[in-house]
Amino acid sequence: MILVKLGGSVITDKGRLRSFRSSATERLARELRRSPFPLTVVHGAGSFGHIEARRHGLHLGLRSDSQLRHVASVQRDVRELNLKVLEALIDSGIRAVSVPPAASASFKDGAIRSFSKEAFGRMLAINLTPVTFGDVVPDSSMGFSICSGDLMMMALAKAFRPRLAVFCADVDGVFDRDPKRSRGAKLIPVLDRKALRGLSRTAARNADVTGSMYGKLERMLAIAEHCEKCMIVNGNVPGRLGRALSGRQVLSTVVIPE
Ligand code: IP8
Repeated sequence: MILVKLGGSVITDKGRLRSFRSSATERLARELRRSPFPLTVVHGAGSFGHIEARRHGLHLGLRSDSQLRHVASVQRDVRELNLKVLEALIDSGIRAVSVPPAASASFKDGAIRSFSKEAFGRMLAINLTPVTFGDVVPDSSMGFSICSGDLMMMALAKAFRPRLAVFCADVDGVFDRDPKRSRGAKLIPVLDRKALRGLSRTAARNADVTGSMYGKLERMLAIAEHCEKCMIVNGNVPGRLGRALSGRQVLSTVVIPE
């Protein structure tokens, strides 16, 4: 199985509330369609989740009753995004079915407390493509919390040990400096723990409600332990995801667990 995360910055415009990038998502769906192996797809929330979740402190858990209507509306918004992604996948010929995180996992302290692979396994067994996503979920200590798509990537990687996990980002991979701010930023083709320690933590300034870039990379290193190969590719460059899925060499960062 191949596990793919479609990042929120690729399928939405992260700066504009609830703006879906339909042509990018449709193209990625067509690239996914040509995968030589069964797929499980995870997608981020982008501007359908992060903007309102931050505005109402949903990542902090239940603090006041007034948050609850925003829990409801952000849940609705990420489902709206999920429907748009499903539509693009189905239109491309992928038999995609939605599995929201809370259908297979329970949560405590903003982390997954238990995970059952059954819903995903059953769908895969009959050649359907499960699709899950970043969501607002019930949490036994916080009331509710945010489940990042990355948490689902981790749980799915542990449960299914995929041959490949691909993170589709809006950059070519991991750089030694922020490539959107420094013109001389260099791509790191292979990222291990040592290389991560050498990276500046300034990326933390750009944290969204599910953590900084640095934290995300730490999670990717943990995910890489459960996959044959784990990589970050630029989902905005046509053909790159498709080539990575078919095992061809592409500009990327390969994440290795040592
Ligand atoms: O975009 C975040 O998921 P992510 C989910 O995968 C919400 O980190 C609701 C902000």
